[in-house]
Amino acid sequence: MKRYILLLAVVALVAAAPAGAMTGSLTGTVGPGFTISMAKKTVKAGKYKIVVSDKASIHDFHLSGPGVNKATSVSGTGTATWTVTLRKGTYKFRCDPHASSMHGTLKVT
Ligand SMILES: [Cu+2]
Repeated sequence: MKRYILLLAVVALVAAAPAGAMTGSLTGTVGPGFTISMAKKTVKAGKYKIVVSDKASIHDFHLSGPGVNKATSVSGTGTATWTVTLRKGTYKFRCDPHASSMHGTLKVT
C-alpha cells in the first residue's frame, strides 16, 4: 500500500510538470524607430518562448539577467525565437548602440 501511494505521488508530480513545458511566451520589439519594448512588464518565473522582432538594421535587442544573455545582431533584422528560463529577479533589455535611451526592464516574480 505504501509503495502504491508513492507511485501515485510520482505520477501526480510528472503530470503536473511535464518535461519541457513552457510557462508562457513573450514578445519583444525593437525599431523601426528608436523604440524598444516587451509586451509584458512582469511575469512569473519559468520557461518562456521569447519572440523578438528586430525591425531595424541600426538596433539590436539584448536581454540580460539571471542566467540569460541573448541578443540579436545590430545590422540584422527579422524574427528571433529564444527559449529561456527566467528566474526571480530583474531582467534588462536594451539596444546596445543606444543603451542610454533605448532600454527597459522585465520583472520576474
Ligand atoms: Cu538602437
